[in-house]
Amino acid sequence: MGNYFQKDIETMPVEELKKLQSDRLVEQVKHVYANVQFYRERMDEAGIKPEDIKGVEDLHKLPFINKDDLRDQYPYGLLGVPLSECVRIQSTSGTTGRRVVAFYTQDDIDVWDECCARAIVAAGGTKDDVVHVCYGYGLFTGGPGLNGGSHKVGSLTLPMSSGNTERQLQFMEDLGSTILCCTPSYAANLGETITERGLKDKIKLKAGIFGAEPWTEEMRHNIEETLGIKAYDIYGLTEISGPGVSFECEEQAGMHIQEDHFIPEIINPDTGEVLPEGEVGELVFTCITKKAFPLMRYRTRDLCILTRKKCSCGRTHIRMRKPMGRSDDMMVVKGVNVFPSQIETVLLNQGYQANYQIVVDRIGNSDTIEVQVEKTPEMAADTAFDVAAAQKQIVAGLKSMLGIGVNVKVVEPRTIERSEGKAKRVIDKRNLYIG
Ligand code: DLL
Repeated sequence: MGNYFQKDIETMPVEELKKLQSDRLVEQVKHVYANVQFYRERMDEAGIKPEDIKGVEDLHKLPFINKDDLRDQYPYGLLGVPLSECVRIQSTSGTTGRRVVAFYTQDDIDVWDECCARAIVAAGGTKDDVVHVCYGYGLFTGGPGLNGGSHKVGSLTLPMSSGNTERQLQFMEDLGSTILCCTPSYAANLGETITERGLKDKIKLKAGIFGAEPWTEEMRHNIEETLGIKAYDIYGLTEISGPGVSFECEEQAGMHIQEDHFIPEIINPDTGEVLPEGEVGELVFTCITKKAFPLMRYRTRDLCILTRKKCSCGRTHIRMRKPMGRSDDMMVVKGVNVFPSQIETVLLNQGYQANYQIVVDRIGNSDTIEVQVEKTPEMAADTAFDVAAAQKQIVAGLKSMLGIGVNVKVVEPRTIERSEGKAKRVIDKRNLYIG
């Protein structure tokens, strides 16, 4: 049987859990209706009053909200409390148009820390562990989330942030890190370096908590073997708080969603119809405890399956499978969310036409992304056109838009295959999603 951070809540009988969710949902609906004009207007338009929501069985009556709504309400439109009660923001990467800025009260941070603490304890963490956090810190939720969770558990926390592999390995060895938290691709990267240098005997890692991007079972086996650890998946998104919305227990068979804080639903992405347990659809979350940025029926665009099948760890919280894809065109490259439209914006702003292709691959354990774009006929006719300078300029534009390095190739007109239907802008050779 499992290790728990909050056994009473994590193993609560499902009937009690539903009752807790219902009570919290009713309060949350009153909160958003009273404090967020956006929700008040949406509910009024749909003819729903707060008193119509009496429990989880009424959740389907509420309207959905999606990323476009977040963009329209940027930055303060969805705030559920006065700004003076907020103590933190976190944000996704991307331009203003795509960027999500999430606000937290101190209570919201406490809830988030608690969710991450549960994930660490489920991975075998205790106050005697040394938790090595090399998710990025700053606006990205990975570093701050696991950092907060580790503090709550009472573990010694190494706030390493990402990059600088030399320093990561040095600290890992000198301070005896036992739990590694980072993206699975970086874990694989570290594993490779450790093997190359014959350092495996010098490190004390026993577990890793990896997420923020899709990864396969093959990758899990590879990481477990090279690092000599048990590798646990963790899921989350900035909109809903960050990592720890769900996490794996020792069974490593799906991630338990923290249902006392987030109510999940699976819907048909085309019709919005709520699907029964076991069917593939888009994951939707309703936050029932967060006050500053309380998203209700938020469409994640992650495609997934839920199961309430009994788990041998004793947790009763519903499990989600690894996300199986996206119902939009977002890709996670080098741990960063990338939309093809962001790339298109940079190209069009620099005078190109929408004749481009994006090729994503994984070489060793690192993602690569290449953008091929055609010269316009005018550029092709201009004998002074400097391809190297043009490529450099696009690289700089993409770096500032996405925050990551992109290879760019400017090619002759009509070299990129034209499609007769939807343009196939992205070729993702990584095959990261399963099922
Ligand atoms: O990636 C939060 C996070 C940090 C999760 C650290 C886990 C660990 P965003 O940057 O907002 O937040 O990206 C959220 O990343 O909608 C999924 O598409 C994808 N994603 C997150 N975790 C996983 C995972 C963080 N374990 C988006 N498996 C989500 C597959 C994941 N995809």
